Amino acid sequence: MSTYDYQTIEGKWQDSWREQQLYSTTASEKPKYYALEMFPYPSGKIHMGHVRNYSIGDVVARYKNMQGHEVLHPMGWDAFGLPAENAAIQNQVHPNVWTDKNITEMKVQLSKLGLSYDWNRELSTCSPDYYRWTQWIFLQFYKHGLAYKKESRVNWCPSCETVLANEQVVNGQCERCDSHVTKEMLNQWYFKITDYAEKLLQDLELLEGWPDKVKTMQENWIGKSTGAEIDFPIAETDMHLKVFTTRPDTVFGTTCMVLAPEHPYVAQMTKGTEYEESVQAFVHQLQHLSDIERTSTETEKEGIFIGKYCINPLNNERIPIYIANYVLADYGSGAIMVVPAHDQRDLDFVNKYKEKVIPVIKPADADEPYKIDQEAYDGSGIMINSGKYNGMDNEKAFDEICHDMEEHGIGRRTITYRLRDWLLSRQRYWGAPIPIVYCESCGIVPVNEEELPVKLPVDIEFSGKGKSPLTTSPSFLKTECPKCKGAATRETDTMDTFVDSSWYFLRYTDPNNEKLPFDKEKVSQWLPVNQYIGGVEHAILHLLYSRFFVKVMKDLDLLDIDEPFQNLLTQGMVLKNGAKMSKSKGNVVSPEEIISQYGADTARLFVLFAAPPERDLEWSDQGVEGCYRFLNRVWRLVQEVKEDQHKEKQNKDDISENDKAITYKIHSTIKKVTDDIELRFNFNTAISAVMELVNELYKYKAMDKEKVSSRLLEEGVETVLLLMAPFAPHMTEELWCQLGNKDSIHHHQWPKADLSKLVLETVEMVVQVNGKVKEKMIISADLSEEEIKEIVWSNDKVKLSIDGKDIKKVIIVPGKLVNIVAK
Ligand code: ANZ
Ligand code: ZN
Repeated sequence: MSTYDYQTIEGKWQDSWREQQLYSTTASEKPKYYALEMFPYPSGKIHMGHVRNYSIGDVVARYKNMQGHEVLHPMGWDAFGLPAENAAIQNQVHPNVWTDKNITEMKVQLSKLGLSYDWNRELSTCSPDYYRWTQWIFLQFYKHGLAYKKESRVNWCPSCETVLANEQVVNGQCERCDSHVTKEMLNQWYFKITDYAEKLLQDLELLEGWPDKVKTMQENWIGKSTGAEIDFPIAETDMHLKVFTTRPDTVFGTTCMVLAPEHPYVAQMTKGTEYEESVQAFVHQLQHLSDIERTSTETEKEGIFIGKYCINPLNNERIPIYIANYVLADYGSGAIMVVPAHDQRDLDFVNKYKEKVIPVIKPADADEPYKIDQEAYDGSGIMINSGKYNGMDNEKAFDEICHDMEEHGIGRRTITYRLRDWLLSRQRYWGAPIPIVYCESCGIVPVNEEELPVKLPVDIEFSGKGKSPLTTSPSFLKTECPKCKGAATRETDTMDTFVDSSWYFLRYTDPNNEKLPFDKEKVSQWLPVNQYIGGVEHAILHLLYSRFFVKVMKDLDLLDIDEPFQNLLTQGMVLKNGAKMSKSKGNVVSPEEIISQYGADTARLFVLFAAPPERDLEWSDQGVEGCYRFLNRVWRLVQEVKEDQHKEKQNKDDISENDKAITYKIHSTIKKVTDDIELRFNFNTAISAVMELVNELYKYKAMDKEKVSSRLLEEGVETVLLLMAPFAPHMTEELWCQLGNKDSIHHHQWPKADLSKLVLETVEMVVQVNGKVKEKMIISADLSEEEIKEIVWSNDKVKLSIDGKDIKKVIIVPGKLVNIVAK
């Protein structure tokens, strides 16, 4: 008997599938299904996280294929980014060369896993055929006012003399040289994602197939706040200070004002005064703190008085103006009214600087006089110290105050979002160049669409110095103005790599289009992606940006969908000894080693069996061993059944209890595995159901010869192979072929459970149509309503009596009656 030689089998079938183009997607009439896993960054090596992600996706794709769908299951490379550039600086290899080499290596590793990708649709975001369209999309955004330039701060390392990405700043220090990182002002490009904040928030409701936690994260990121903006006159000037507040009902409790230190009025109001110097020193001191550090509840509230006063427009009180660390420049209007009695941050601040605390809302059951000491009161209650609003319920006062302010033009209801516009400029080489030129006479000019792509030059010095490496290439920098043909210079920033990945799933539908990024029709055929699978670390940015792109593209009539991803599965991490596998922890298990030691089918089976996809998975050598043993067990079972095939057939006429039991097991396993995959992605329980079936088949086979039906054994073994095909594609294909089948198991139809075979305990059900008894059926007692209906609809007598009629209603009384109302 042959042994399970996974190495030979896996290589052989991978070659064969490639030659047959078994997984290439064709234009068929079958229903479409788009299965997609987040494409990888080509670091050079796949890790267990990849193995898990892609094995999950492969099961979905193969299963849907066997269920009769035309499946689109593509793969590509998120190939721009910082590591390639660091490698260039360190090892003097061009990013292009480094990236290509990594892609080649990773592709070999991926193909060893036997994944059902249509490699004809492979794409790489760093190839000019791709980034040409990334640039084209940028231009469409620009032309529709959705890309604009604005001054903002970048991280700067004074000793490396270079701009740093946020991830290169570790605890305020340069990742390379540990120098203290400072901030520089640069003019940079933004996408106006804030124009779509409300739509991105509203449409989360459409995403029924997304995990709630991801939707909540997006909702918080968008951060909608409802409140009012109020204009406070600045005393002795004709200027106003605008604040945003979620609590206009507390305006009488304002005891001072606080501006963000970067607020443009600050310099203006202190210029030439005795406060100028101290204000500048304070601003300087805060410069290198991140927003998170500044606003953390751990951070001590600090500020200074700037010598000016505001007038509270509702009660004409004169109140001092401060600047402080806890107010951010780019949220709301960058200024707040400080209400210490009802906001803890404000109370902490005011207690330190000895300003007044005036409560304006009193809990219904509070003592008189109501006082606030160390703890702010943020609940609801009755208005006090608030002029004509006293005695009112604070929610009512909220409305009245807004109404009155609107009447007098001193404030208005407004909505603010935490979401910021998307800063897409990167002062880096290895990204898609922003297709803009600067002309002395015409200003900012977009590159003509016919001139795309603006290619990355190769005459570049990777010194790691300067604002952007592209500034060192004269051939790139100097160009001619598309408008006036005069001398012009190119934009030297490249785009954030999130831009590349915000539309790649569209390109897969039409990867070779040379006229457009994609054809609208093709996108309509395939999208939304039916199942998207990837890490939860992309829950916010990548998924939000992709949704934003699709919404803009719909408005620009480039496509016709509202959302890119219908269903989302975020897989858990792969852990070893309780910690995430990572180089720094030294607990990495290499996929290549596992594959060479046990084969890809075992590796796949293990990552699918050890935990449900959304949970974290703990690596276990015994677990891997166990999966390997199971595959060997299946192998042996099929060999034995195969050998028996040549012997005299056991054709029994009578059906024994044992036959009934194994038939039941076969069909209940089909049902269980199908439901587990289809409804819940519970691959682990699906696999254990097949394991049980294999056990039962061994037992059945071991019985006295005259008790065993070879036909049933064969049916059992075929069922095992079909159910296992998405999980262990190589071994099942090999055994399928050994059993004499000519076509690939992966194109065979998924088995369907015969519900009538699942009858153990039975009941008699009466089927009535419009009150008349049409049929009496003996069915299993534990069928669901859906399953009962399935049996009823396939009954000939029932069919006949409802033929041509509309079903108005179906009433099921479990265990007794099905009543159909048809007109
Ligand atoms: C007065 C007030 C009284 C406030 C009160 C709250 C409670 P969310 O919900 O996060 O939108 N705020 C406004 N702009 C700010 C900025 N740039 N930096 C820091 N804080 C800012 O919070 C809105 C509230 O946060 C606003 O309402 C304002 O404080 C503060 F009993 O105004 B509130
Ligand atoms: Zn010009």
